[in-house]
Amino acid sequence: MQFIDLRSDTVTQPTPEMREAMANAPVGDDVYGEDPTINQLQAEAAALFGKEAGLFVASGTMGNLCSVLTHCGRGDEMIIGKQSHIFRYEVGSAAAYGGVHPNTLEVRRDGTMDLTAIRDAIRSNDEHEPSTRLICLENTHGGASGAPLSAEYVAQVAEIARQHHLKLHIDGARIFNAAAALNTPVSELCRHADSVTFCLSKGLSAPVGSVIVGSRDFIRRAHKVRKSLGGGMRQAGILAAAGLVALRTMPQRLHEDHLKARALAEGLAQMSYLELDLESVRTNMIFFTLAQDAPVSLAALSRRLKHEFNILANPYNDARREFRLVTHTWIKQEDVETILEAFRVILLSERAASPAASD
Ligand code: TLP
Repeated sequence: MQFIDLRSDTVTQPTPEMREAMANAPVGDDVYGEDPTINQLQAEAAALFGKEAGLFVASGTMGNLCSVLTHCGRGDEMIIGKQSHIFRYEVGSAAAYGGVHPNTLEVRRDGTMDLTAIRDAIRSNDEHEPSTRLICLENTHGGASGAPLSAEYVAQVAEIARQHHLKLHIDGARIFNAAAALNTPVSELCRHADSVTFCLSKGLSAPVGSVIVGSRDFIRRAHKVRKSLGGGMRQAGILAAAGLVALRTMPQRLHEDHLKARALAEGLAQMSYLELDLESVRTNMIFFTLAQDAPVSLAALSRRLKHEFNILANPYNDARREFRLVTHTWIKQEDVETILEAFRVILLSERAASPAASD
């Protein structure tokens, strides 16, 4: 059965071109640095980001963890958004495996953290306090409706980091979405970052993998950390081959996903019981809340979308009655109207069935 899958852009399937590249990829033992396809991917990624070197890793989570563990020692502190993926959804791995202490700051609706709050969070040399080593940003920010962070903002944060001898890491799982939305190359968005992790397996549609980019020395050290995490993957050029196709061909089409998100959001914003801030829809994510008086629960909405309309969409935060929809290459322009019609039918029929509908 064909579903319209709006749960995430992680659900994207590899394209036929990716499958073909995988079948024909020259490979070698990457732990010895001998996989030509991985070497090519790492070199192309580094060049694209204006960095010296790259490192292929299994996932965005592994890329972030490797980066944090390379920058920080046990008991060190990283300044990080309370709504960031690293803090919320990476199983506390930096603390679990590296003893890295997160100092969390509120992320604003535009994905930024207040610059003064960042400055104030940096520890002094007081012997009671942990040592601040790292600031982490997320671009686009999934905890802020997929908001892209501008090159100017990143530069301001980097300047604070430089003044205090801290490192700057960017979780750029969707940095190419930010680049498309801001019409700014990733090299510009990441110019001042010491490390960046970006994902091949989200909007770029590769089946597996992320790449860390940074200085040659940083990547050399991250390579060792990756090995310690069990991330030495041998003939993984099979995977990197799809990543190369993703990197070369997919970033330039991401604006189409943003247009579909906008069209969807504009339709949803007109519906009763859905609260949606159109200004927050800047990339491929749409967040909305179900009004308190909505005649349908989050779970029922999700269930009916699936069973009656073959649409997959999950509640994002039950307590806030929040839903997230994510567009990607497998959502077609003509799906937008199908999705909107499904919402209309559910909200209207539920209203007709509920006692509140009679008044
Ligand atoms: N995000 C997934 C879920 O884990 C929530 C999604 O569907 O959005 N950084 C960011 C900003 C991410 O959104 C994600 C995945 C990751 C890192 C982790 O990437 P993977 O899943 O490859 O470990």
